[in-house]
Amino acid sequence: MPRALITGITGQDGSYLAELLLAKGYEVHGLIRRSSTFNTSRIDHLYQDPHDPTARLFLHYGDLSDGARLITLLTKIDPDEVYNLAAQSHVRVSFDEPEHTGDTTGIGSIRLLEAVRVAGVKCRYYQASSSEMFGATPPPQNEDTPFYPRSPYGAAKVYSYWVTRNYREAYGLFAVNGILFNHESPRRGETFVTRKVTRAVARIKAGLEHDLYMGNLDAVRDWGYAPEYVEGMWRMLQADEPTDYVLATGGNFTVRDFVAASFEHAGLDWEKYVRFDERYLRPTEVDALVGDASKAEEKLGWTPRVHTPELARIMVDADLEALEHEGRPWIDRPNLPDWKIPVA
Ligand code: NAP
Ligand code: G4F
Repeated sequence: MPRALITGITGQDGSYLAELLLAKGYEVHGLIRRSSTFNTSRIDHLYQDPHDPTARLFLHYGDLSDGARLITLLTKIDPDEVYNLAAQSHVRVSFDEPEHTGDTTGIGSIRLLEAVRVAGVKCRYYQASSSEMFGATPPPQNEDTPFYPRSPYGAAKVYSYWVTRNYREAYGLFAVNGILFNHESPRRGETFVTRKVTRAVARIKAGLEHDLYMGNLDAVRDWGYAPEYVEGMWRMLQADEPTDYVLATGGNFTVRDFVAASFEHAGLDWEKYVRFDERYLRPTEVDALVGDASKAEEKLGWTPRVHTPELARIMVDADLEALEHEGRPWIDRPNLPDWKIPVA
């Protein structure tokens, strides 16, 4: 039975990747952070009591800031594949917490690579690189496009990209960078723009909110569907040779397009609800990310099927459904601030 270790298993991508690998017959180990409240809601449906002899999902406490713990875990688990998905992944937040972002999103990767090397584990290694690394370089962007990061997050990802390549060249590690463009789903964190919009659409439709405050509506993104992107990650580690790949849909949509499509799907006119708030602007913006994934298509047979307009519909439907299933605890507590509201 192949064995995989996923850092960031509690995140959007980690949860879909864990599902995929379990379905393929893997034993899956996940790194989770200790927190004072449960942070495993995206993977609770996969969890099995470890006393059950058929259990194939195992969770371990750890953190990318703790190199000694990573060495201990690598030695104990001895995985065939390591997927490094953990990161402080929010670009706007990286301006508020630049040092922490550098420590986890950047240095965290070399701690993990070094743990693989020191533990002497013979595994294949995936690094979650990002289209944010291209930053100010205009689209279309592919594996040969120069990097010009525009945030502490983007700069930290560039560091991780290069140390991953360096461990490939220096130590012969089968290490690959997946340079993924934005990918979303109903499991997307609630403060990324797509989920913020689709969740607000559902709440406005239900009469729970009226205004949606947003930043730059002119930014262009290439939004794909997360379950398809984790399939691409897995394919990268099954290839004959280690190399780096872009995953993207090639779509070219503004934030405004996504907003309009989401409201329209719920039968609402977005211009009646969306307001501007400069707090959501970034000190430096990435104006346009549109990917060219022809290498992944040619070498891995990977092609995205869900494009941005359909993605908006999938996410709005899921948020409408989640509201129905959760009931409406807000009605009795109308003044509860947004961040305290239980969400799907
Ligand atoms: P996400 O939902 O924000 O998940 C991030 C994961 O990292 C969570 O499991 C989080 O744990 C964990 N984490 C954060 N800091 C950690 C630390 N110091 N030690 C250990 N774990 C830590 O992100 P995602 O959207 O799934 O993205 C997965 C990866 O792909 C990230 O590296 C992201 O930067 C990168 N990426 C994402 C996209 C995209 O569009 N989604 C595109 C390109 C690249 P908690 O649950 O405890 O917070
Ligand atoms: O959804 P976003 O926060 O994603 P962003 O910055 O593109 O980063 C995401 O994709 C990267 C891949 O390119 C990942 F590496 C990264 O981890 C993350 O998953 O913002 C998208 C766009 C930005 O231009 C932002 O300025 O939406 C704009 N925007 C406008 N109003 C907003 C808002 N973004 C957020 N989060 N909230 C707003 O109110």
